[in-house]
Amino acid sequence: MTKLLPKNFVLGGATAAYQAEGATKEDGKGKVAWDDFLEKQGRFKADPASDFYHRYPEDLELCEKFGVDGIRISIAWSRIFPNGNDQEPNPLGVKFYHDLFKECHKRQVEPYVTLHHFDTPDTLHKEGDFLNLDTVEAFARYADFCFKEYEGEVTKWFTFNEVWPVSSCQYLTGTFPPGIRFDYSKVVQSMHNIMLAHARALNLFKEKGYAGQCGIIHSLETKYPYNRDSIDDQRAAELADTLSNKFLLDATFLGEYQEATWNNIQEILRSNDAHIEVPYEDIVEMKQAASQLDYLGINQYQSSFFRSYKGDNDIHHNGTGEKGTSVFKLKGVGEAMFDMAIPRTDWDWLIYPKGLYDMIMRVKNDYRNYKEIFITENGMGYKDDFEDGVINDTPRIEYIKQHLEAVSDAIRDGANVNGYFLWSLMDVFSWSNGYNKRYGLFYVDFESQQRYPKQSAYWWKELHQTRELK
Ligand code: BGP
Repeated sequence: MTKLLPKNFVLGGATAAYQAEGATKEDGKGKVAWDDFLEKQGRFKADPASDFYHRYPEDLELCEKFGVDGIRISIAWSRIFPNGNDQEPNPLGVKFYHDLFKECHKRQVEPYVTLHHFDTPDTLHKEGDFLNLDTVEAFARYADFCFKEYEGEVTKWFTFNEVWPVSSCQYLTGTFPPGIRFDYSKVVQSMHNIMLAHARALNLFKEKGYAGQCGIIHSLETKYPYNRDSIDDQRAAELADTLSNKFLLDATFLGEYQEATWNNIQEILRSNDAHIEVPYEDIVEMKQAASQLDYLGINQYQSSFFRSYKGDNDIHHNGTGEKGTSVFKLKGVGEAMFDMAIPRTDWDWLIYPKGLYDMIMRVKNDYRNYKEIFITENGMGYKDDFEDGVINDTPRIEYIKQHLEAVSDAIRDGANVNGYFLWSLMDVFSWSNGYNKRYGLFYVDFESQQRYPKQSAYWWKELHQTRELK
């Protein structure tokens, strides 16, 4: 039977400043850690990316034409405060976002705005990023500035995009700057400190009574035991879940870590000679924020299946699309399995829509004070073929359809999910994969910067009109 989406369900597209804007040195923008990191790697750079900085009117016109009624964008912190914590904001950076929001409203595309999407200003990054509590303070000041400056233009805010990926890619896999590997103290401390920064910003938002709503986005991949009947595999999945999901869900909705969560984290830290510090005052701030959160954004692309593993840390990041090259073995946690009877992308991401249903229902059932959920990212990385202006991306259409069906099931079963943002609106630059991993509804020829609707864009347009998942 054809599944349906509610009439007022937001069908949006997602982008992020550093991945879409380009113009990394224009109009007084400050450096971010990525600038030097990518230059040193020499594989690809974030300029001009999709040149959104200059071409956003074109992208918003496409949104209007193809039934994209919300756009996730992020503000580049270093366009507003080039060094993260300058006395005065950079007027050209501030103006850019005023112009962008104006254009969104002109095209009747609602902006959903994230304050931090992986791009801490370089000055703060060099001083320890979110391991340094000065960054927490600077973030709250920057957030407060944006809430005030764009009040009336933006009503949907998110503090952070994906706390686990930021922290783990910076300090566990080393794929994000500063490129440190297997430092569990830093991973977990960074996650906690970012949750503190989120809490501080959200509390300010509420205290000052700004118009609108504010939430946070987590990457929540559902973890399953590889062998359902194995107690050891079940434990591996539980530990992996605590590290990347439960620790953050507890911080978000409870403002503290439940005993089982804390014990699991301590076990993982002990196995890796690591530790974390959580002062009592942090919990006070986080609890206050937990009770005031308006919504949760869930990003999910894949689920993972964990097997018991007793060896050392060993990770290989598949950043090229060479299927079968991924390795993810965590000491004291478990091993993620990729070679399974489940379809996966060339980047070894397991396509498992049930994982999205299960995660939504888990939030609904385990955190009873949740109010609203948006699926803020989901989509399929694919090496699209461009043939005479036609991009036939049938596997992507199937992927989106199956995941929206999972969302539709969750709504049927009582979950309050009110929107879905496809990653990505148009093709953008991918942090650790560059430009051959495309996600967009609109194909971008990165040489000419021309946009072309893919088959998925036409499918989307029809979905927007009918709300039927066909
Ligand atoms: C999420 C990020 C996005 C985007 C997406 C796809 O984690 O929020 O910024 O990059 O993943 O990931 P990738 O580009 O690595 O394929």
